[in-house]
Amino acid sequence: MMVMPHTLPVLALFALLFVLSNNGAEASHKIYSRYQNLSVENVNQVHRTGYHFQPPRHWINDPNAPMYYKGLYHLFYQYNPKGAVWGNIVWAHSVSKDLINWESLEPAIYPSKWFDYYGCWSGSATVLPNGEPVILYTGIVDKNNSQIQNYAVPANLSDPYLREWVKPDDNPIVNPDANVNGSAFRDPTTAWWADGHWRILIGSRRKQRGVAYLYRSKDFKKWVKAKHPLHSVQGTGMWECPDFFPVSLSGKNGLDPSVMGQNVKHVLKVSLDMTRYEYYTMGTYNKKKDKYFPDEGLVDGWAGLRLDYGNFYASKTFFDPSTNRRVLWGWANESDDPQKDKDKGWAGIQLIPRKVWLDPSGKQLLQWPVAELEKLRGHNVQLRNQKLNQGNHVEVKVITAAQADVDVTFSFPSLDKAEPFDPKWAKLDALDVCDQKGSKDPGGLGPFGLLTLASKNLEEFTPVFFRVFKAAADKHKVLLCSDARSSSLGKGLYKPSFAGFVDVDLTGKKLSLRSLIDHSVVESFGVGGRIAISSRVYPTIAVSEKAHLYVFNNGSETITVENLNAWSMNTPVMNVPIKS
Ligand code: DQQ
Repeated sequence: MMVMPHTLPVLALFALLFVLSNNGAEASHKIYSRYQNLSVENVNQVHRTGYHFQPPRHWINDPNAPMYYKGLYHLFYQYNPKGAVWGNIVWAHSVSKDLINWESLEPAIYPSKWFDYYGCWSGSATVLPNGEPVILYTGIVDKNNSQIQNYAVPANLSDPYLREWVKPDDNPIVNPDANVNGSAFRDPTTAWWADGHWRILIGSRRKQRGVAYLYRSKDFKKWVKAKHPLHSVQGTGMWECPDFFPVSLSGKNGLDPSVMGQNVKHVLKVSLDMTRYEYYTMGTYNKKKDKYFPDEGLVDGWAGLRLDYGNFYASKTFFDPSTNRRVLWGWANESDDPQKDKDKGWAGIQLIPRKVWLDPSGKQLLQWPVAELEKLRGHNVQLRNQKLNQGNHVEVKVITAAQADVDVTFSFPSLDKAEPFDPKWAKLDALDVCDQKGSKDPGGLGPFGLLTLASKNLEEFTPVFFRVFKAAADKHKVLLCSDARSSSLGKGLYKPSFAGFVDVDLTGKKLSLRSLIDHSVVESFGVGGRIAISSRVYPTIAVSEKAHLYVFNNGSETITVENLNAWSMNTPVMNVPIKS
């Protein structure tokens, strides 16, 4: 279950108490032992996604070791082969030619040796200069969740499917030393090469200080801990799934992890176990000192920049040499309770892979769903120059509104009617503002946007909308919300509103939004990918053909839908077992 940032101090205390009451061992996922081994025969299809990545049944979490090898994309992921809650974790394995249609293989890595007998947790792939991939992953060696790092290599390099992986007997390759918390020491990154050494990061914590330990190796086997971590931040708790990569200062191309130099900035992303949210900073990697320095002015903590302001965790990027781009994968957990996950027989999806690159301002990353997704677009509906006065909602008809891709540009004649930004909100998180000023509360410039997964009479709907505020000195603040509070009449669900402020130039008096709607997920990208928010929702009426899509405006300023394209989305091949 996701949590609200305003409950963070309380959570931090709970997290600490949990850790202390657990002999200091951290599991990171909630354990529901009574459901862990209940293998599922009949999967409930109602909220299953049509084009998001998911296996036919059971639990999934973190994307692991995405990579491109001999013409195929490989995605591994944390998977429970025996049930729909976390447990019995193996590395499931799928391959694709286009990142959208996926075929499944047998699990690649599963507990079998003393060094991973109690679990094969997250990790990454590095494709060595000779083209050979190596996987680094965390092995769990006892019931206290003691963690070490292992490597695995393909059994047969001429097999593009990389079906079989070998875990050599000289594992583990990294053991925690006496100064490291051995039950909070996991999720090795992809390696990068600098000055005669490979380097990796391993996520950890020292008391409540989040840490990215740095290890160096000449041969990928003998790894030595650097004197200082690459980076650490007090009060952020366990850093899971760190990701560290270069981005180009010019253009949208991605970079191989080992690229350094003048034209490059680095990004450090961490997943905070205490909040189950992630944040990132951009900055300078000083390879002499082997330290990372975030740019001045960036928040290095849980109020920092986010790859996604919604349900998105344990993300990982990889460099795709076939298209010269960096691609991001993130996991979206269910927002329902484990009993319901068990009943429906599955839990978790991977969000649509996104291309990531640096905004020309250098102040944030931009993201966009990979272009291959557009191959799934079917029937297209357009709206042009549609005026929306206050209180209007207009249906976007004749598409499969439960499985759609919508891209819309709104325009407005002026900024004059923007509501004042209450100075008290400056201390609040964007989602607190969204909580106070939802989609129904009439405003000035906004709220306007989309009502997704809506029932005909609007008993249920998930609004994704902008509200523009005027702050001091004529500066405007643009809020994007994805608000699940009205998404379902279902009882006992977690229905959070998610939101973020977008840094955008309003001179053109336009705001654009793209939403990928897929039965129980609404994945939205504001202003050309300056902000992303993903919500999981479970409508009871607005399902399948009973789902509708509307554009709406509840602000006093008239809004024009300048241009809207909506497509019914076809269903790709999704984890059908590969024919051998
Ligand atoms: N999930 C894995 C861990 C990681 C966590 C275990 C993040 O390796 O820290 O399934 O969701």
